[in-house]
Amino acid sequence: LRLETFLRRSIEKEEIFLNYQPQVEIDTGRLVGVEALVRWNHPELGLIPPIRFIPLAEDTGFINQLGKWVLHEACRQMVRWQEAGLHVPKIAVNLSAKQFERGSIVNMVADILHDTGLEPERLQLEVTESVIMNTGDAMVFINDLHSIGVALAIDDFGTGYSSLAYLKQLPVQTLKIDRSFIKDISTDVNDEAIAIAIIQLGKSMNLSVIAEGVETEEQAAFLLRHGCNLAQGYFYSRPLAADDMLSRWQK
Ligand code: G
Ligand code: G
Ligand code: NA
Ligand code: MN
Repeated sequence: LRLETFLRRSIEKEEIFLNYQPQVEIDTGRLVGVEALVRWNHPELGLIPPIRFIPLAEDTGFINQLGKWVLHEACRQMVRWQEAGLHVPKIAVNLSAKQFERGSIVNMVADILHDTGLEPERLQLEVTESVIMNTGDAMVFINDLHSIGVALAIDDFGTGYSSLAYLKQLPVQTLKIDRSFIKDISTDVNDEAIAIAIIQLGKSMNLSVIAEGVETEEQAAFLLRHGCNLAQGYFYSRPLAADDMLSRWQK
């Protein structure tokens, strides 16, 4: 209960901030985007991980305010980097199922894009398979978002149960291979088979495929060998503060 009370005030108290994890092209090392990851630093409790406060935010309805703040901040940051001379091609922002339940989120996204001036195609919204499959109107909202030019990615791909019939109808551009399959990619034949299957699926459906949780050079080499040239993970970079993005990537 105490945590809930603190969480409600976290935005106004400026305890919420974003980190950004680089997404790179494996063969060139070029920066292709970042994923925004929310952080909460409470003055007494310290840094509280999203796995603790996102579910709480979802249960209490605070996720709508939080999700809006995250989107706004992510888009604003893209413009700040641009002004500082760093071009980050795109930013991925996670959406929770609860953000779809309120009704269409397309107006909120359109307002934020208008307000910040970020081009719609430079914003990629990440939704998990379970969000798509379990949220009644997800299909409608995803189509609405697509119609205003925003890009969409399916997060944690392979861990849910998205039917391929659904996938075929969705205007998504990207599949993110869940990091659970990448972890033992060079030792576990099943994980290897799953990763290869997702890469092939993406190819045949003309989707880009990015691997999450890439921690070693071997994993990166495996992915490249099997036709996946996009990656995100500790091997390239941990999630960074906005200023550290500048010092790391600004030419
Ligand atoms: O670094 P990591 O601990 O950031 O993230 C843990 C989990 O929290 C991941 O599943 C990630 O998708 C989720 N997460 C991180 N940031 C956000 C956010 O802004 N919104 C939502 N809904 N989930 C997020
Ligand atoms: O569910 P989602 O894919 O959005 O979660 C991203 C989470 O994965 C974040 O908590 C992020 O910090 C974490 N993460 C990013 N790269 C790596 C990695 O290489 N290894 C591990 N173990 N976690 C990672
Ligand atoms: Na994500
Ligand atoms: Mn993921």
